[in-house]
Amino acid sequence: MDFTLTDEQKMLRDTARRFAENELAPIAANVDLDSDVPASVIRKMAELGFMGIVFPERYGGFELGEVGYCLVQEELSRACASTAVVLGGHVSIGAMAIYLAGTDEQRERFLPALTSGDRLAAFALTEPGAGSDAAAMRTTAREDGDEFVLNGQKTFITNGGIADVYSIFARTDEGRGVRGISTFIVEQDTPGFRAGPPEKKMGIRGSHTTDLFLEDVRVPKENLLGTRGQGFKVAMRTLDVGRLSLGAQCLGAAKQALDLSIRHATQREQFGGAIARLQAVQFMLAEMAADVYAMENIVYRTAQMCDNGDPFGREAAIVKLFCSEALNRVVDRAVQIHGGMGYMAEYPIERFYRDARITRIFEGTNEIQRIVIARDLLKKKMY
Ligand code: COS
Repeated sequence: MDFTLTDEQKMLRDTARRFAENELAPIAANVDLDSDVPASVIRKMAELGFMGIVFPERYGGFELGEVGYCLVQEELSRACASTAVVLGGHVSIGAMAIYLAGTDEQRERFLPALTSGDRLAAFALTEPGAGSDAAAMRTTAREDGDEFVLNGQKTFITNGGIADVYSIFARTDEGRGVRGISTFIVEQDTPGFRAGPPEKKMGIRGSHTTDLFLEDVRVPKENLLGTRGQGFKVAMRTLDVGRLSLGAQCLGAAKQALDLSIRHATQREQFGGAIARLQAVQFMLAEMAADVYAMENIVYRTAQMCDNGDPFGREAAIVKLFCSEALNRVVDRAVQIHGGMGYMAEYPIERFYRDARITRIFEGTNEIQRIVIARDLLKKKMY
C-alpha cells in the first residue's frame, strides 16, 4: 500500500490544519459551552471547499476522494469534535446517501448546493423504536398520486433543525421487511415537517441533535431516491462510508490527546523532575502511540480501498470499532497523565474525554460493528 500523499492532498491537509489551529481551536471550548457550532464556522468550511472534497466535479465537488476527506476530518478533530461531526452529518451520510442512491437527475438537482455548502444536509434513519435494529422503523411513506405522504418520527438526528435537506428512510411497503424501505429527500420547509429542540448531550455538544416529526409530509415522487424498496441497502452503504470517516475523526482526536499528554508530561514536575521521566507515564504514552499508529494505518488503508472501488464494508466496521475503542483508551490515559488537571473543564482534555464517548455508539454501536464483521467472516468462511 502506498501512503504517499499527492500534492493536492498535502495542500488540502495543510489548509485544514491551518483552519483547525487558527480558527477552531481558539473557539472549541466555547462551542462546547454554548452548545453551538457557529454558522460562520460552517460557512468558512464551505468556502474552503470541505463540503465537496469527496464528490465528483460534475456535481460541484473536488474529487479528492475519501483519503482527502479523512485528512480533513482528522485535522478538524484535533481541534473541535463538534465541528467535525457537523461536517460528517452533512458530507459522509446526508449528502452521501443522495450521491450513492440518487439518479443522475437527482444528483444534479440536489448535490451542487450541498457540495458548495449553500445548503446543509442530514441523514435520518434512527427512530425511537429502531436504533440498532434499523429495519424495525415505523415511519411510513404512502403513495398518493404524484406524491408520497410521510408520517412518523426520527430521533437523534445530527444537524436536525439546521439542515436544509434531509435523506429520510421510510417504509413504503408493509410486510416486505428490509425490502419495504425506501429513501426520500425532504426539504426543511416542507409543510408538516419539523425538528424538535436540540438534545442536551454529554459531549459533541456543539453539534445539533434533534428529533424530526413528519405529519402528512407530501413530497413529489421525484424525491424518492433511486429505487423503491432499496432504502435499507442505501442506509447500509452510506453507513459504510460514515463509519470509515468516523475513524478519521477518532484518529485526529487521539493524536491531539497524545500530543497534549506529551507536552504535559514534559512540563509537569513531581518528585523533583518532569513526570515524563517516570516509567509509569512513559508506558502510557507508548500505549497511546501504538493505538494512534494502528488507527492511522487502518483509516488510510481503508480510505484507499474505498477510493479504488474495492468492497470495504467489513473493513469500515473494523475501522469504526477499533478506532473508537482506541480513542477511548487514549483519552482515558490522557486524563490520567494530566491528573487533577485532566478532570477540570478549564483544560481541553476534559472535553476530549466527553466528546470521545459517543464514537462507540453512533453510526452503529460497536456491538453492531462486531456483528457486521463476524457475519462477513462467516459468510466468506475465511478472513
Ligand atoms: N451494503 C449493502 N447492502 C447491505 C449492507 C451493506 N453494507 N449491509 C447489509 N446489506 C443488505 C444485505 O445484503 C441484505 O440484503 P438481501 O436481503 O438482499 O441479502 C439487507 O441489506 C439486509 O441486511 P441484514 O439481513 O444484515 O439486515 P439486519 O436487519 O439483520 O440488520 C444490521 C443488519 C444490524 C447490521 C443493521 O441493522 C445495522 O447496521 N444497524 C445499525 C444501524 C446504525 O448504524 N445506526 C446508526 C444511526 S445512523 S447515524
